[in-house]
Amino acid sequence: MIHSASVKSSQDNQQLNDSLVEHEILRTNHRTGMSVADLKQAFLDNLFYDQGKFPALATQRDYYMALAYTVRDRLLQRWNHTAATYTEQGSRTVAYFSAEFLMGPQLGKNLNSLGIYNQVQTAITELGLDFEVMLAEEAEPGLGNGGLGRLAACYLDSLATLEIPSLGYGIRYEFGIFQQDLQDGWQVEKTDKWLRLGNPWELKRPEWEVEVKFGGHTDTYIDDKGCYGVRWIPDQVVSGIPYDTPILGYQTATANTLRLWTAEAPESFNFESFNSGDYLGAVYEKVISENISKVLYPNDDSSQGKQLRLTQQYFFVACSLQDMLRILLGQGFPLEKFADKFAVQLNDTHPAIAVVELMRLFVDEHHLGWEQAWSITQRTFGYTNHTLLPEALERWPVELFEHLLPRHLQLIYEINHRFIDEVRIKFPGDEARLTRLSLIDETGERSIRMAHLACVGSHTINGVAALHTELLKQDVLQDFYAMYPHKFQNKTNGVTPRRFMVLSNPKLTDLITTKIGDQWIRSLEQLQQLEVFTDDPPFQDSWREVKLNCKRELAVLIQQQTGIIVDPNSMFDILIKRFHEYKRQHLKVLHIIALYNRIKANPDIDITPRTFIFGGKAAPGYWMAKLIIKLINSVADVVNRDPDVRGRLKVVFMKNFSVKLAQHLYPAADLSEQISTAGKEASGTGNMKFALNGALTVGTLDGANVEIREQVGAENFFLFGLTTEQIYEMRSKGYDPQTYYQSNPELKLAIDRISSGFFSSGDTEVFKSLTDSLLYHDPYFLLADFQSYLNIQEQVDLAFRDTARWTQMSVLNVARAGIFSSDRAIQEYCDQIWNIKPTKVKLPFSNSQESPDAPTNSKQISTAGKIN
Ligand code: HT8
Repeated sequence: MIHSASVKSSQDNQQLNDSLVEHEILRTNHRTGMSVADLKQAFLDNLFYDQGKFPALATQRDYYMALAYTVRDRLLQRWNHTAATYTEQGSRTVAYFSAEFLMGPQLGKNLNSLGIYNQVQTAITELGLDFEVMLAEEAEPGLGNGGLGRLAACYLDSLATLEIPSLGYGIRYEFGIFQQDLQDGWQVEKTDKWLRLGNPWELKRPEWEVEVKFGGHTDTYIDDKGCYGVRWIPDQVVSGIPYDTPILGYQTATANTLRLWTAEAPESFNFESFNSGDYLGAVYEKVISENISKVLYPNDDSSQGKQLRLTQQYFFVACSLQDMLRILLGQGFPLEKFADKFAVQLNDTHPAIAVVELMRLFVDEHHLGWEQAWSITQRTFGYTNHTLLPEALERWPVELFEHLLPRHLQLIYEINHRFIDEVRIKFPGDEARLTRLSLIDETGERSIRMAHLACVGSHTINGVAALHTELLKQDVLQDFYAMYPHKFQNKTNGVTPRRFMVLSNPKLTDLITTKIGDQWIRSLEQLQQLEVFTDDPPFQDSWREVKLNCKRELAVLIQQQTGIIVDPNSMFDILIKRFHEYKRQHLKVLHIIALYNRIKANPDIDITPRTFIFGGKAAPGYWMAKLIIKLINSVADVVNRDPDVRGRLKVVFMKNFSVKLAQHLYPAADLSEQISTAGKEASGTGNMKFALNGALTVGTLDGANVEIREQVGAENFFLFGLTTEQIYEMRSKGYDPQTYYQSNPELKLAIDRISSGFFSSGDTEVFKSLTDSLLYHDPYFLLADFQSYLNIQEQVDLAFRDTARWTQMSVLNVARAGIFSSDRAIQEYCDQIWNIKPTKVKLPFSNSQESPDAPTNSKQISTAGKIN
């Protein structure tokens, strides 16, 4: 139980507690022991008692589930002790509010955190089962779109590893990000049924159900003390049920919680309707309520203003704040201590309605005065902005609020009124500024600007890379910067080395560890110690061998999934991320076509062999992004088949990019493509994962690329393209892509090849909207950056041929990228935003790896023909 047992009730139950501890000690070897023998025993136990199967009848899924439960028992032990410790100490806690958590598969991750990966592998193998197949069996919890959701997952990992009490709060979508299939080169979406076979990592907590209100109207009243109050009379009430997933730190006893909410109807069945013969009407409420947590919106970096989306946002925020009040009061704190007990971080504006909901709880339900409520609220929230794209800044029509959250609209007007008064004092007579800063956008359909609400309601506002934060201050949020300069901070993103190095690249991990020990896994800046080995020839050989191994493994996967045979000795040039025009996957395509044209013009030309690998999903409603996917597949078809190319170029599109797939791609990359238009990518985090796996970056001065280049050194980074300022200047002077098209024959030929139907069996229509967009608008400056990109790629070709130099650069990238650990980022959040310190969790006894391997009677399971 997390944060629940009040001190009093645990004292009452001292006897029960004592016997639990005794019980746990006595049972350690059976249920939580870490030896190979204990693990085998536990696995067989779970197969029998949880899956209800004899081995002969068990499916691959049963084996996976039995193993998952075996691991979960060991997690629960740590989780329970963590909860007890936090409750006892009343620890200050981070609540990370996010509409997305892209967690990735849990089994391997948890085995590593527990430090029993090898033992379990041995146990499973000794039972005659295939461990790799078991790992592959896990359905990925795809509860996010891309970088923003994955960042939240990396941050939970670091919070637990740094022993910071924390809760992740979000939505338990029944259907996560769609599964991407390809038909004739076009993206086709399929429903992601990740829960269909059960999720062994979560625990349902129906005892902590809460209610959430929607719609209706408000009313005023005078209470018995003569005080004026407002009552919200909703027309719909929905239940929120929490499901908890333990988040174990890396080889710590800390297990924090990811708490995701499912929407249910309070009554599953309307008896009145049923009895009057309206059978469909009887379940109508249930269907409507449960729609709320049904499906993740599949748009990244774009907001559509749909009612269901706002409903989702308010739903999880209202559930979470009620849950936090329960914890606060349950631990015996007064309401006034809310901001001392909790630091809430808003992951973009998706949970920004929390500012208003907390005010409503304080003012309407707990009768605090406005000033005090507002002071607590502002001390509670921090706001992270993740985007510079205007289409991603959330605005909700006032009318929608009126209809869905009438009380919140009144509170927003009050917050705005007081804020505007504040602005008037700081900038007297500046009416234009008031209009710009107002929480209400009065142009056209009146709407609420959620970023403004988040800025006003938070103590800190942060961007996610140095350049991004500067652009927020100078551009997107400049008026807020003028108003509240002290609120602005930068927190450059980071990624967890546990998943993106240790788990996904064990050979690199071993090589590094033999040289510098294993402390780098928790203190990633220690990778610096690798620098002294940079030019050491045997070390270079081992380094190359590790990379080649990863590439060979990926080559096998590519052949299995696409049928395409690729050469592991060619340069693996990888572009994986969501499809968006600003990310410029089509610039990469123009590069490939240009190389192809060179080969066609001169079949004996000497070109460094490359394998171009793409991956990523397009939002289902984003036509241009889907067309770019089709273009890649069309070009791939032609290039891969053309005998003139003779294996010098291969183009691969790996469908259904996910965390699972990503873990095979980063380790195998030679070249990382980070080619967004300068000023558009807030940070990027894939760029960091590549660098930490020894890939070199070709990139623009955008997002965190700027800092990666600073860290690894300009001579170890392939820079190209216009800067943000140059782009701004071009745009203001009137940019005409035609001048580039007309004056650059190679560019013209590349685009003409597409228009002419060369890649589309003569169809000149299919790609017309894409080529027209480039030729007549080119909002992302592909044509302006084309030549610079081709030039730097020639440098890349040359560098790759100098194996020793390339290896040296690769090692230096890893050695100098330690700063991009999410541990560093989280430490900065702790020190500079949340003001929180670790709480040490101790297990009452040690049961880690040292328990002796008792002789075991468990026999090998005969599975001939059952494992594939
Ligand atoms: C940035 C990426 C950055 C990453 O956050 C991103 N921001 C979004 N998605 C990202 O990957 C984002 C922003 C606004 C949204 C949205 C997603 C609005 C509505 C729906 C989805 O693009 O550069 O690395 C983590 O900071």
